[in-house]
This record gives sequence, structure tokens and C-alpha cells, in this order.
Amino acid sequence: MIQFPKNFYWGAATSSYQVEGNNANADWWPWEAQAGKERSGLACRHYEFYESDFDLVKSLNHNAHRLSIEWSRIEPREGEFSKEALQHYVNVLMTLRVRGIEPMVTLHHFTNPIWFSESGGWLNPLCVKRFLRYCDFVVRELSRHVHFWFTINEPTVYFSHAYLWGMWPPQEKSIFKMKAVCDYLNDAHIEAYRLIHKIYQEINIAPPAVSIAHHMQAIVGCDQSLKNRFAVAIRRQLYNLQILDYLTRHKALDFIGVNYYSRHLAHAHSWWIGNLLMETCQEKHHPLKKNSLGWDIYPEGLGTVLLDLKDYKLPVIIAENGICTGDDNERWEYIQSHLKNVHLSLQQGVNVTGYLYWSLMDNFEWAHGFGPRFGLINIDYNTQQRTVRDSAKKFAEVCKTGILEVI
Ligand code: IFM
Repeated sequence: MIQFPKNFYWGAATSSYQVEGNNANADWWPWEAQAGKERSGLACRHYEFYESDFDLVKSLNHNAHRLSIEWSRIEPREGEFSKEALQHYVNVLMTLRVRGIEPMVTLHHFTNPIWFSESGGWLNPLCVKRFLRYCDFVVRELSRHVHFWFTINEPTVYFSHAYLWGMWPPQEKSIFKMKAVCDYLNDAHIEAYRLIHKIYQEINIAPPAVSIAHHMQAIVGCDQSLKNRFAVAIRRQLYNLQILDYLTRHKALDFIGVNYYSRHLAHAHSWWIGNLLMETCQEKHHPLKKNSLGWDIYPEGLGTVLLDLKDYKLPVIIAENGICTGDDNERWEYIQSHLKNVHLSLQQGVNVTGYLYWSLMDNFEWAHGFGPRFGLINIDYNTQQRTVRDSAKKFAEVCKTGILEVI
């Protein structure tokens, strides 16, 4: 049996575009059609059903819930801010609060308003100013209901998928553009961090806790060769730590939000920089169970990643951790094995203060559509019926007691 600290945050995460439905003013909406992808359409209709969804959250003993605000609803056309959309999110937050659930709010989770993308997106020198204008509008109104903010979800995933690998809109494939977007996103976070703190000071409420949700992988060498050890060291710095070093140097993190799913098995066949930075092992000599998207399941990696964060001396919230699978037993195994590693890291002195499973419910998994099932709650997309999975019920016991009965 392992016991987690009192006051630990337990819950699950979602993002607006993936669950709300009908986000027709976001850049992904036309892109799905152009790129011939499955359409997000009505998704889980969470925009309408959030109250009953939060009843389920409550019944599952979650005391925290992460959600995101859809910028394209708030500002559907440049400079035109929707009071109605804002009020919707006030209602959402109040619905959580009356159920005793702490909201954790993301301001940017991969999607942008169409007008923003059409005018250059995150490559337009005005992007940071535009993002801040939206943040200002939202944070002033929502500040009374929110303590925890995530400015940007997984900046490294966003700029690499959208600007280097060409997999997401705007499908750029340029290392220079990616670098420019990386710099703008860092600036956007730092400026938003300062703005959020300034607003709380002006309104005279207790200071907020602001971070990014940073995607971290366990970076492991395929063998102990000098090349691979070197590859692991530079990738660990570049992919996992660099952004945190930069943001802490600018004093722009109150805690660290970590999204952890899998490992990255480095194998560089040559000393060429491209191989050192990117080549992964294609052999089958380290077989691990995989999720339905083919990602390795590697629970001990969460422990390693958390230990790497100890030196930052900041609280850590696991803002996402989860598995897509058709077998719900695997989901419970995944949760248990990852929680064991969270507990280990607590014993090693890492100040982990919360764990949010990804995701509360099955949802639109970006370019993969609705196939992957990450949810604690099953969604029947024909009827929109919600069914709580067994793994969710078992996790609910942990949320209630703070105790994991280990096998
Ligand atoms: O669904 C995504 C989420 O939007 C960001 N983090 C990873 C999840 C699973 O791919």
C-alpha cells in the first residue's frame, strides 16, 4: 500500500477543441477538411454537457480538473471579443467550484483562431501581442475563479508538429520557422506570466500559480555506446530541460506542469548532428507493451523525468499522463504503474503536488481522429452516452483515499 500526501490534487484533463464540439472558428476546423482528416465535428458536445460531465467528475472523487479556454470562441474575429463565450467559461468554472473541484486552466492548447492563423499565426511578429490581448480579456474576468494557469500546452510538441514535421496546421517544414515559433512561444509565456501576476495584484487577490504544460519523454539510449550516451545527454537537455532552464532564468514559472506518456529510444548511427539529435531505434531489441498509437509504455520513465525536475525546486503537477487502449485493464495497469513512480519520486524529494489523468473522456485525438481511446469515461459518439470505465472507478478510490493498494 502506498500513501500520497494530504491535499494532493487528483483529477483528469481535457482541452476545449478535443471535447467541446463545433469549434468552427479554430484553424484546425478547415484544416481537417483540407487535409482529409476525420472531422472533429460535435466531438463530445462537452460545451453543452459540461454540467452533467462535472457531476461525473465529482462522483469520481476528483478534486481538480484541467480544461482549456478556446481562443477562437473568445475572439472569433480579430479584436472582437465575445462576452457570451467568456460567460460560458465563467459558468464552467463556477460549476467546478460548487462541486469542490479546483479548476486548472490552459490558455492555449494547440488551436488558434482562423484569423490569427491566416495572418501568419505564430510567425507573425504581432503574435505575442495578439495572444496577450486575448489573455488580458480572459484572465481579468476569470481570475476570481482560477488559481492555476497553464499558459501554453506542450510548446515543444506544437512547434515541432506544426512547423518542423508538417503534421499539423500550418504544415510548415522548416527548422528556421520552428525556431522562430519556439522563440515567440517562449516570449508569449513570459509575457503572459507577468500579465497574469499583474492582474492578480491589481485586483488584490492572492498570487496565482502559472506554468506551461511541458511534454517530457524519458530519453533512453538504445545501448551504452559513447555515441548514444552523448545523444541522450544532448536530447535530454534540448527536448526536456532547455525550455525549463530558459523560463526559470526569466523567473516565469511558479510550478512545473509535466505531460508524460512514453519513452524516446535514442540510437545514433553516426556522429552527424541530425543522427545525434533525432535518430531513434528501429530494432525490436527493447520490446515494451505499447498503447494503441504504438507508443512504448514505460512507467519508470515518469520517475526519471520527475527526478530531473528536483533541482528546479518548484512544485510539480503532472498535468497529463494516460494511455489510449481498447483494453481498460491496461488503463488501470498504466495508472497504477505510473502512480508508483510518482510516489517514488516523492520519496526522493520531488515536490509533486498533483496528478491529472489524460483524459477525462475519450475525445478527438488531433490528426488521429476519434480512434484512440484515452478516456476514464467511454463516449459513444453515436448517442453521446457516457459510460464510466472500471479503471475510472478504481482511480476514484485513490482520489478519495490517497492510497494505492499495490499488487
Ligand atoms: O491529446 C493530447 C493532448 O492534446 C496533448 N497531450 C498529449 C495528448 C495525447 O496525445
